Amino acid sequence: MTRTLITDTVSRVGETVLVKGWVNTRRDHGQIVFIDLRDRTGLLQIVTRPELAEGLHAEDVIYVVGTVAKRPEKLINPKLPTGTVEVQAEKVELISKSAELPFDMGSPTLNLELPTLLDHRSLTLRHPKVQTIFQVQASLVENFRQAAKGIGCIEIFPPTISTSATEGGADVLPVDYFGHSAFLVQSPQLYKQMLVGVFERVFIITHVYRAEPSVTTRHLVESIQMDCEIGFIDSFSELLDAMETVFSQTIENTQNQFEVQPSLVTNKIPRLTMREAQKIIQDRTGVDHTKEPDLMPEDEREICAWAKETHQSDLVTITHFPTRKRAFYSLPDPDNPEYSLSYDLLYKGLEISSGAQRIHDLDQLKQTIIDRGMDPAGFAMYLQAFEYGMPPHGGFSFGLERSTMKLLDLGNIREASLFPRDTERVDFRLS
Ligand code: AMO
Repeated sequence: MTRTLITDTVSRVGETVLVKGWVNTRRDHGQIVFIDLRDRTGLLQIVTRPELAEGLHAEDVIYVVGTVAKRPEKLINPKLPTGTVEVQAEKVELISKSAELPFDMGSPTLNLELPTLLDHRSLTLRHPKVQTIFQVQASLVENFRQAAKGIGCIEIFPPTISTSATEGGADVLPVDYFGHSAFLVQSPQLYKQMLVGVFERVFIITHVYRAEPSVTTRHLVESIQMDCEIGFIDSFSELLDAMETVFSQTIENTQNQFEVQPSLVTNKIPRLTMREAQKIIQDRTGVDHTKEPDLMPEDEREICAWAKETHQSDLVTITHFPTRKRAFYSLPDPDNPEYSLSYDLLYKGLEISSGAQRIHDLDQLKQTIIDRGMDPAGFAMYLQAFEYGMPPHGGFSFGLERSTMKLLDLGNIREASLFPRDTERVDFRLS
């Protein structure tokens, strides 16, 4: 008999079917046992006798042959897509026995402390609520891919081992590369720019690595970035349009596919320079951060609150960060070089994307590398692209875990990473 997927049982009333999956929960009512069976499509109620269900408990893998029956009106479960039917089991076969669970996985909310959630990740990922996080994440990636293609980008797969640090700072993860020193990339930045010299417009979905020393709810050591880089731009605002369009489409198309609280995505995302944002924050809170070289986490939250109140928008774009605070490849504003043609997109109180127009003149780029105390020789392959003609270009990068976290209003970025890596954890706690 061929397998019937759980969601397909609703159209098979009266038929005998074979369903396969995991025991999600078991409830005993005297001579009747109810099993919620879980497969990749959802949950289904199995009704059986104690002798057929002997010893079965959560996470056992079973195959069930039985008849699909309509549930009586008062027993319909409106919360389940299969809530109008149940399968009356005739045969239950145990295929793989599960160990006793360390905690109850039957509650719809799975209220576990984060360390417990992560220490038992292979198991907790199976919970329907946790699965949804990664279904949403897969959809974000797919919709980003479509949106990036929509602005003419081709997907590229650059390496993640490099000899040059792209984002500056000390937070690179070293690799012993056959006796030579190398790094895991902090960003696909240099490669996406080199590939503008080939394809004009590219996009990338890739792992990046940062030895972030601080333990926060929004930083991972290994994370996934979704980047675009586009050439032959005519203006700075063209880059902002591209970033906002790609992200709005990604979020809107994803939230349309799931039952999530929809984000406020407007056609006109408010745009402020960093200094304008700091002034608004000062006016609202009385706290003066107007001399600070960057927005602080509380500033990001405050300016997002402003955007929501005054523009009904969960997104706000901040531009013109101080040149010295941004990575070397960012183009200083020709009208005021103290500030750069850079930008961040904030979403529900958190930076989820950043980018810039880039320096595309070889001499200026080399000089900037030297001025920042780095050696152009370390960027030889990158600089080669600029020796052979590079158009004006720029781009941006979204953090996938941060986007997932904010779309779903999760409290910690680790919940949006399958097996999060931070300073204290690689699968399990390091110490
Ligand atoms: P940036 O360093 O701002 O820019 O990174 C881009 C986006 O990636 C996400 N992100 C992180 N997510 C989780 N943990 C981390 N440690 C982490 N670091 C970054 C954030 C952030 O907005 N090359 C530039 C982009 C560009 O200019 O195109 C860059 O990497 O969501």
